[in-house]
Amino acid sequence: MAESANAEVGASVFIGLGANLGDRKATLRTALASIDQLPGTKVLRVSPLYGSAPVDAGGPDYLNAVAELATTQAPQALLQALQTIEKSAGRERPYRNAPRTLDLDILWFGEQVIDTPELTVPHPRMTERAFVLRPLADLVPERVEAALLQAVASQDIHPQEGPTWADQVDGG
Ligand code: A4P
Ligand code: MG
Repeated sequence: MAESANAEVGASVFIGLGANLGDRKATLRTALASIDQLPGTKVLRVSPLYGSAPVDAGGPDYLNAVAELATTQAPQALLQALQTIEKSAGRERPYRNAPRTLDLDILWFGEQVIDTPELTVPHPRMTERAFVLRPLADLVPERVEAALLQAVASQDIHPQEGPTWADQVDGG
């Protein structure tokens, strides 16, 4: 029960969203709408939107955010569903960390620890990255240690819009 956001809809899951190609904000909003429509899944909360310079990668600046979901899906099934959403946003994978229209990473899946070839949870690189830790700390400050935030304080990231960015329905 401790790992349920809502007993009726399942585990509390945190997803990192990123985009650095195309109409980044529109793509992230569409992705959230698609996630919300997955069977047994609801988007509970969305962080503010951040702009960030690529970390360990090249290309244009990213938009990044974190969303909290409740889902009854199993971790592997959710990963597959997220990859389908990435694909429908035109995601291509020419090489590791290539610029992308959409990246959806599972950060936490309830309290689960998963280590399979397809899925590692908690996400192995999340604690090194301000573009994950900052929006995560906006949603769950009690779960992000100050020392971790301090360690990524030099990374180039800036708040772009408040959490209502995800609610807008026009092209703005
Ligand atoms: N995979 C394993 N664990 C997970 C998980 N927890 N969530 C596997 C999602 N996928 C997971 O991912 C490669 C494989 O990781 C998947 O097939 C899945 O089975 P991918 O999305 O195809 O490739 P990728 O994006 O190149 O790798 P990954 O791991 O997503 O890269 P990172 O480490 O997340 O880095 N800079 C800024 N400012 N903002 C960004 O969003 N993103 C990256 C990507 C680099 N620099 C960035 C940003
Ligand atoms: Mg990814």
